[in-house]
Amino acid sequence: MAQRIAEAKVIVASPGRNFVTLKLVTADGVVGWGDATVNGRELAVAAYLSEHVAPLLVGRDADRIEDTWQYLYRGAYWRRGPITMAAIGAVDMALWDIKGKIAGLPVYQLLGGAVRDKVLTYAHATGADTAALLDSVREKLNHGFRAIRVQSGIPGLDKVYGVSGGNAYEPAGRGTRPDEEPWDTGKYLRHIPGALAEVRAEVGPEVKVLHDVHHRLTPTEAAGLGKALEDLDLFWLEDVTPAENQELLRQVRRHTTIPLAIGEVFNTIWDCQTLITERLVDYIRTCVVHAGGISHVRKIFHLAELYQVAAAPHGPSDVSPVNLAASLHVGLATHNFAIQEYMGYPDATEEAFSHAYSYQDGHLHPGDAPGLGVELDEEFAARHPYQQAYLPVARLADGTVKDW
Ligand code: CS2
Ligand code: MG
Repeated sequence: MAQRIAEAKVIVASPGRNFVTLKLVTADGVVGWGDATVNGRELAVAAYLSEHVAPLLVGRDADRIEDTWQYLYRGAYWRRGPITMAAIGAVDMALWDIKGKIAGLPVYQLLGGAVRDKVLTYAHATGADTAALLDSVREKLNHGFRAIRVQSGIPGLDKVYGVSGGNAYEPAGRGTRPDEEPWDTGKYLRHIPGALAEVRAEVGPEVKVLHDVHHRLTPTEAAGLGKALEDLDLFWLEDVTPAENQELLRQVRRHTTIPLAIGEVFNTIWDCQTLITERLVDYIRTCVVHAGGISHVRKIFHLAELYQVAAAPHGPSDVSPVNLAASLHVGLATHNFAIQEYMGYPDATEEAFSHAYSYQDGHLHPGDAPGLGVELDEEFAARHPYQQAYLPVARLADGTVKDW
């Protein structure tokens, strides 16, 4: 029986940090949730959804997930980009949630069923200096993680992005302007191989060690860093160069066999096409919300499967537990899914979003609740209103703005 969408509501709230959540309700009262959060640009996607998408959804058949995706993507002249794709992603997630709830099945069953028992995750360890970093690594090991992303402070730089000082979430400084942070590639390149070598010595050969460069290098610098790190057997080096210049990764590939992971800022399969078909990466990191939802990331990951590129979606705490759940359902049901980023959430976020997914011994499982298995407590969210927040901007010592 066709289920019409009766209501589409956009909820912008800050339970622990800002999230944009889409709630779809069918005529029979079935509720589907989607995450539409774009860190630091939350209100843009909220307006896109409430002004331009919600009116199109009311009255549509909730069963027609793929048709709705095509309608919102191909039917819009101005398509692609993070705002559009996060809006479509939220609709897609919410429709999968509804379909699962109506079927009485967790979404991973609708995607073909489990191809593994649980999803490997990696945690974030950070430290302002190497001693603090090693403490943070030990703490993650004690929590059962066997894959850890390590980010280190750099001598001579007061602040380094991704070195959180203990927060469970990435910095998005509250206020009306972004914080500004210093950057110096030379200082970074001189320090990071030694810091990562100390981490490898601490954890031994079995633990997977990952590192994120946040798009800061030229291809020449990236190739040099890759070579310098090869003996450390890193699981991956992430986002070595700015996302726009994909062809330049051929240069990096010619010089180093270090595994590369890229894609958290990509929004469509077309953004990933060259990287996958030329095998310029080993891991594709598109995020469910930012790449058009479950339906679209599945296509990306299936394309990647043809080329022995593995899926490893972005899962920072600046996208909501609805996104994490969607990613885990995909992860349990997708053969070439390698690993899920898992940073954890602030307590208020955990209180706002009840979830069926659970963590144990370095792995997550999406749970067997029908649908995605996440529900937002709207009253709790309403008590935590949106607060303007921005990711920081980086500048060189002479004031020049540096790439993200
Ligand atoms: C990071 C992110 O998780 C990662 O790999 O690159 O934390 C990213 O900086 C944030 O999600 C930006 O919003
Ligand atoms: Mg990253």
